[in-house]
Amino acid sequence: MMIRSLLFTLLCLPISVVAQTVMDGFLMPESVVQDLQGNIYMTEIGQRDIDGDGKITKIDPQGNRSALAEGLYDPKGLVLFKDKLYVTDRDVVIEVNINDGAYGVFAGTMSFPKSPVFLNDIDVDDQGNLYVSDSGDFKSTGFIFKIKPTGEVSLVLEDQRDVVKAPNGLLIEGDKLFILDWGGEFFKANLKTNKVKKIAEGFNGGDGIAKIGKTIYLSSWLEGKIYTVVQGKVSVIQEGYEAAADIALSNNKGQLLIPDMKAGTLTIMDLQ
Ligand SMILES: [Ca+2]
Ligand SMILES: [Ca+2]
Repeated sequence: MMIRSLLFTLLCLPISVVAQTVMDGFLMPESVVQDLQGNIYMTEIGQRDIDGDGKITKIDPQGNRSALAEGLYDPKGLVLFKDKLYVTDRDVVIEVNINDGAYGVFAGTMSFPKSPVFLNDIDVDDQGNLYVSDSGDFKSTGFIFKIKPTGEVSLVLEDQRDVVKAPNGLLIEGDKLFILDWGGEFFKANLKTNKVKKIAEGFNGGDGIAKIGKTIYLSSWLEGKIYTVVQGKVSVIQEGYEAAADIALSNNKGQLLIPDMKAGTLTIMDLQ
């Protein structure tokens, strides 16, 4: 672990020197979240398109790992609301109790107004409404769904599908929805007016979004890079990942959590 950590730090020297921890040995980690007690929950796909080997791994503040929920298909995005995790798993959304790992389907395939193809990221607003991206064929057939706490599913920004083509990363803030498209464009949508504005572009294989104040962090799965976008200005802050997947902030917003799907690692990077 030390060697890998050192290697990553060296790779990043030309851009910035950052303190970070790298944990390895995960099977296709995709998305991560930390609770207020400091436990980290991460989805592991296992083998792609193989059912039953997907899981949610819990990493406690001492670094001990355990399986919170096993027997999933290809779990990807996850978000925490109260004491439940909501997890996209191909064409369903699963609800997992973080206290005992008990899980069940929260939104099944048949409850979606369009058949889900590749459910990817998920975020939650203050009221517990879930926003879920469907990256479709990763070119032009994506959708964004809203799932109310009752389980009712509806389409969001349906008339903007010629603009937002293959949504992956989502971040909800009031009635603003930030969207990172797999094709590389980064959007801010107003859910009241249904207007979509492009903020920046060039994030080929765009995956995760995190935000502190005016600083937005984006990951590119294909490029293995972490970017910041500050009032439209784009900078690369880290590179050298094999496949930087869906990023998240730590519970104190002092660190960025970065799963590398192909390397099978979780990097915990201090933010300066
Ligand atoms: Ca799998
Ligand atoms: Ca993703």
